Amino acid sequence: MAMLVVLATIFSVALVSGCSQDKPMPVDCSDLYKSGQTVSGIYSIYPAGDIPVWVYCEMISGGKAEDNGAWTVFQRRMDGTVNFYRPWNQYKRGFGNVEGEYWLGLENMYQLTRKNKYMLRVDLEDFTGRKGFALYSSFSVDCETDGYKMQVSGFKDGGAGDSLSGHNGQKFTTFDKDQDTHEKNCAKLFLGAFWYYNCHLANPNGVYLWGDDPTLFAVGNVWSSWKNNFSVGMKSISMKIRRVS
Ligand SMILES: [Ca+2]
Repeated sequence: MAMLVVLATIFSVALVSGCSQDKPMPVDCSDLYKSGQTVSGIYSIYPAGDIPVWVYCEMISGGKAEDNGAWTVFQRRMDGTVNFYRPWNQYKRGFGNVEGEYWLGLENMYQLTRKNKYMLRVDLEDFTGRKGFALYSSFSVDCETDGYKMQVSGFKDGGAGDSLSGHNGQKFTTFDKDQDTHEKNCAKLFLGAFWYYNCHLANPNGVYLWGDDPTLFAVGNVWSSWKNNFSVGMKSISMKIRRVS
């Protein structure tokens, strides 16, 4: 009798494990979209295959082909509630509030972009209500030992201009990890954290400025090709990737 119970237990475990293998974990918002999740919102994804990560998926449908579905948001500013002046470990792992402002984390971005090809979209809105975006046909982040170097190319204008191509091939810098090409630390100079060079054309993780402040140069959450200006802080910025193939 005891033997039968043991056999029955093993059998049921085998059935459960066979069942779960039929439902692979979603790597990103593209997987979720394909599985029928077409409503924008918060989902868990598995960039590295095993550990779940909460993320905001922007599931735009309709409109132009390049606007269609399944954007995995890795950076979002919208109301100044989260401090983005943070050390390396937090930029590596991610921080903030996935319902509002957050950073997904460099390691997650590396895990995502090492396995599949992605395009990048940056959406911007200023305090006058003007909106624009920039598209890049290719975007990836290298591993930590390569400084989480960012590769971006294939700019296409959506009214925001190109403030990112100049950052192509740069390593990531925080105030406590200087990997930029400036003699000083660009994160400290411009109060953010980014793929700085010497130093930047865009500072999406800079200080939330609440608008246009001509007395402050390049420390805000600015995108310099927006009115060719380093003093206009954005009301909202979001950076997101979508799988190409
Ligand atoms: Ca430096």
